[in-house]
Amino acid sequence: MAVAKRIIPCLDVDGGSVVKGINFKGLKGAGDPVELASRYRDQGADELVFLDITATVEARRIMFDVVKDVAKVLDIPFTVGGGIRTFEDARAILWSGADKVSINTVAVQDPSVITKLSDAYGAQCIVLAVDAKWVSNDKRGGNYQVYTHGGRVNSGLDVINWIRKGVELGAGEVLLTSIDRDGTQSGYDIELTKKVTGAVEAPVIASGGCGSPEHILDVLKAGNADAALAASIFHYGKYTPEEVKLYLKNRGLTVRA
Ligand code: 0VR
Repeated sequence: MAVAKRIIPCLDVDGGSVVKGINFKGLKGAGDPVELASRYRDQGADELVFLDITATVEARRIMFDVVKDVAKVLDIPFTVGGGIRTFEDARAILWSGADKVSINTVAVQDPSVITKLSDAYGAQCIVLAVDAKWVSNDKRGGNYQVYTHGGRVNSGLDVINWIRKGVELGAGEVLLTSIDRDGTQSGYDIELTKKVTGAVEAPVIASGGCGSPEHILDVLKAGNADAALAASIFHYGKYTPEEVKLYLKNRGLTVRA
């Protein structure tokens, strides 16, 4: 039996509220984290991701109280990221009720943190978040590069090389976000997803650009992603996770009931 594909709503949190922008910019309020988390739980979400998207740029730690309040209403796997700067920060998030931690900036700055966390808590709870953006170069064509600090800083790292390294170092899962597609509702970046799923064995969660169940079907089939993360379509009430899963099931994909 095929491993079930997962549908994961994402709460991007800024100052305690869920926000949504386009290409990581122009953030607008989209609701209360606890209310949205309960709603998505009731609507059949397989997991939930919570990202404190301004913690790293504001150089502050994640809001533990909000994480705890969300964790309390959930009975599905809960991934938390944003603002994790040290091993201790990650531990505190796990102790606040998260099942997995998602790390981006700290992993790029100090890749040994991936291994330390993985050794302590197991690879299954370490998610390597990679914010990818296509960078063109007249002479060489271009490549996808890794951005940190909520999409503000280009690390210069090649996405594929970095993900291979991150998985070798102990990340158990990859959360791959296309900055170019984020919030556009124009579809996931299938080429980018295909490159990444072809390069590593670890499960890949595709993110950025979802506008319809068709887009999800496409990234799970053509992109070979293990899970699809989406924000806009769920926050704005266009679809529920349940509706998406029924759509996928009717097209032959294995999803959880
Ligand atoms: P949709 O394209 O609306 O489904 O959004 C999916 C995903 O890109 C976002 O929920 C989100 O995780 C993007 N992330 C970050 C950010 C957005 C703004 C600023 C920073 C970040 O660091 O991940």
